[in-house]
Amino acid sequence: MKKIIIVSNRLPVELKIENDKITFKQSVGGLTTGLSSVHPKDHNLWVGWLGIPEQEIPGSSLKDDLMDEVIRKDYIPIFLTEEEIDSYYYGYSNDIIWPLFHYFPEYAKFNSYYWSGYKKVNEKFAREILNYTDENDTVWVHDYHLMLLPAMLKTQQSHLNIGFFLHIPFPTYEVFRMLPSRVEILKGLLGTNLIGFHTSEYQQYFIESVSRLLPCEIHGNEIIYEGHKTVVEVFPMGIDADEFENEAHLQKEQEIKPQSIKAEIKEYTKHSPQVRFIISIDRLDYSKGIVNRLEAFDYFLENNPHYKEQVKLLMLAVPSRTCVPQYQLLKKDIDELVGRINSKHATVRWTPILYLFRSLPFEDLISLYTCSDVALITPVRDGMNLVAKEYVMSRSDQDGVLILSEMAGASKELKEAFIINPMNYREISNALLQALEMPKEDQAKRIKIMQDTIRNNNVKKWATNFLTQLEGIPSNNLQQESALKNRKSIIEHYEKAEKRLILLDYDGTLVGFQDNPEMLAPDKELTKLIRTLAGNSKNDLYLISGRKKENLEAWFADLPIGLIAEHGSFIRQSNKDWKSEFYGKSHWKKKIQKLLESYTEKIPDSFIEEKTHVLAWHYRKVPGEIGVRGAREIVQMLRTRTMDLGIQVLNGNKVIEVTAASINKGNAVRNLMRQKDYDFILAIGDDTTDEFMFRQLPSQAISIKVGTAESAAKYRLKDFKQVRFFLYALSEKETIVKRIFDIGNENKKQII
Ligand code: GDG
Repeated sequence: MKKIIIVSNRLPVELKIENDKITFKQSVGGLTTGLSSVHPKDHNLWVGWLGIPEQEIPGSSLKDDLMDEVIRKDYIPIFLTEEEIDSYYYGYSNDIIWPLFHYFPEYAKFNSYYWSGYKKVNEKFAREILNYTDENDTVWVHDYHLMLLPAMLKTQQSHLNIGFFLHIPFPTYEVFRMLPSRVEILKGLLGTNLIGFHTSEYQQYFIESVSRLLPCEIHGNEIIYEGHKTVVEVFPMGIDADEFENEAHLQKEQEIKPQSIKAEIKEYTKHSPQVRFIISIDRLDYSKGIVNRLEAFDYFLENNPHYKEQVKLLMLAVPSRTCVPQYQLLKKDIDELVGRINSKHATVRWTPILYLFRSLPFEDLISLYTCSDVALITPVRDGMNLVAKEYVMSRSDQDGVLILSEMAGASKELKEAFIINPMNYREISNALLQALEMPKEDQAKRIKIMQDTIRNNNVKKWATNFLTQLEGIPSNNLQQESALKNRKSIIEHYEKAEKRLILLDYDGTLVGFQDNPEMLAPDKELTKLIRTLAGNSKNDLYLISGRKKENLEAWFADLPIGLIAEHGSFIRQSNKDWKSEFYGKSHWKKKIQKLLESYTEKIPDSFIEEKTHVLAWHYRKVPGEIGVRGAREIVQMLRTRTMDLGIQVLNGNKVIEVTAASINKGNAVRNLMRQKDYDFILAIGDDTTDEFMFRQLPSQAISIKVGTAESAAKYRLKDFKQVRFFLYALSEKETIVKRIFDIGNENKKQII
């Protein structure tokens, strides 16, 4: 039975060792809840570290007990030594990746000790996981601590279905490129079949970094690297909406527990009923923008003195990485700032900030959410920020206002919040003023919409969506077999046939790819090959290309073959005149030309090629990402016009081509197939435009994709050299090919 293995740095358990006794309880949190429908269930496993150094687990019998207990719950613990924790966890993960990915490169301490620890621990995880995996199992890896793991697993067991989710932001290329081990990290991540990010920005930044740093093919959100496809998708993580809603309702009905936060708040409001609360909750981390928030609050009080004694900021800062000097320094700054603001604005009856540096039980957390009129959430960078969603879901009376940083992933979903720039204290202060003065009806409108959004994408849905998509992607996703490996059966089919149709694309299929397309005239060897194939009276051979008819005619008019130009707009039977296959008018060309020209002006070395029924924007000479980005923009702009103008956009190899919607190689091929009752059809092509042709072919046809991109074709060949070799095999008979194959294993390997 197939199983799912969840992998995260920490297991979702809290471990305590007291008096040589181990106790552990399940920790609560978004991830645990989200994955509760997956684990524990159906022998699914969860692999992770227990959170304490191996050296601190006393005695081997205790360790055995621990193992028994943990394994009974389908957890697989990874034991880490103090050195490993130092280099892998505190070092590479939290002193390099965390600051860099949150745009604090100045805090990143690049060093090789951290890097080797990170590799070592990722390998340790891989070894342990492979002890438990069977072919076709699903492995879902979480977060930045384990970015090398996917490729390590894939190399050992290519049939695993591997997914990865990044909980923190993925930075822009300009920041990511600073990472010394950037290429290794990307290669590690591309061992996955599916990578998930919280927002489409992180998704795009990742794709851009890959496109700049690795030789790969990118088609929309699919990356093909070394023959393996990774889908890059957006899955905004949700919360357990019901849990927050229910607890908030419960607290309304239940009696207040003595000594709870709620009891203290009630006591306070008895004496100061006018005071309204503003809540802020985060781990004490520099990415959370706590200092900015305090400064903005200070500015607010200074500029709105009538709000003194009327508002109170309840600031919960949960201790985090307290042994790291950076965090100790931040704590000191925050302590001082809170002291300064309190001393500046306080009155005998009132202090503006109530600052708690600790973590609270879940019930108290909800009490804070429910008692606060405003939530002030101002991270300078945050992958998602679940606190924002939790606040909204806890507002069971449908009031309250959320002020949320535009730098938090949650701002992409919670559009009814006040979205602010956390670096602009005036903007935060204004938002605070508006929030405090917002009529209840407006509050309710906004909160209701946000609650619906959160309910509709709760954490269980998030997990299910990710796993459903992952399981839908075949693990060996580009494993169409090589046509060379299957040449025997193909040749048998060929030799038995009496009426054969052979359809060959030209650029990228019979010749390589060059910056200057004029240079790609057929060489002698190719002309000879085509002549031999076409010379067989049983064969009807067509070159089917996007090129202009003049171009094809100049090169191939002397050969006994058919020519199809401009993706099927024109056809020329051997020794006959060109016939147009398309009788419409191309009125759309003027409009599109203008748009394309605006891009040739902006992007040097890009150029427009005009054909009779096609307009092409080429960017093969444009270096790096600029051309790719331009092409992406053009495609997006054209998409909106395709319906009105009756056109289609073909996204080819370093070219965007626009044609009338009815022109494509598929239609051209359909017409050809009607002419005779062919008993052997072969089609070879490398480009997305060839996919139209593949899709039109009957099931017994031999379709071959050249290159690694995803395709509807049955077989694959690596490049034009392999295509030529394969065609020789057809034309010259198996015995001759065998002779070539038997030249020696070395050469054979090179060819295959
Ligand atoms: C990472 C990313 C991304 C906080 N204090 C207490 C407490 N909490 C709970 C909150 C919330 C969670 O901790 C914090 O989640 P965040 O999303 O705000 O932030 P990170 O911990 O940094 O998480 C982040 C997240 O992963 C998920 O992908 O959103 O961007 O950095 O659930 O409620 N819970 C209790 N007591 C506290 O004192 N019980």
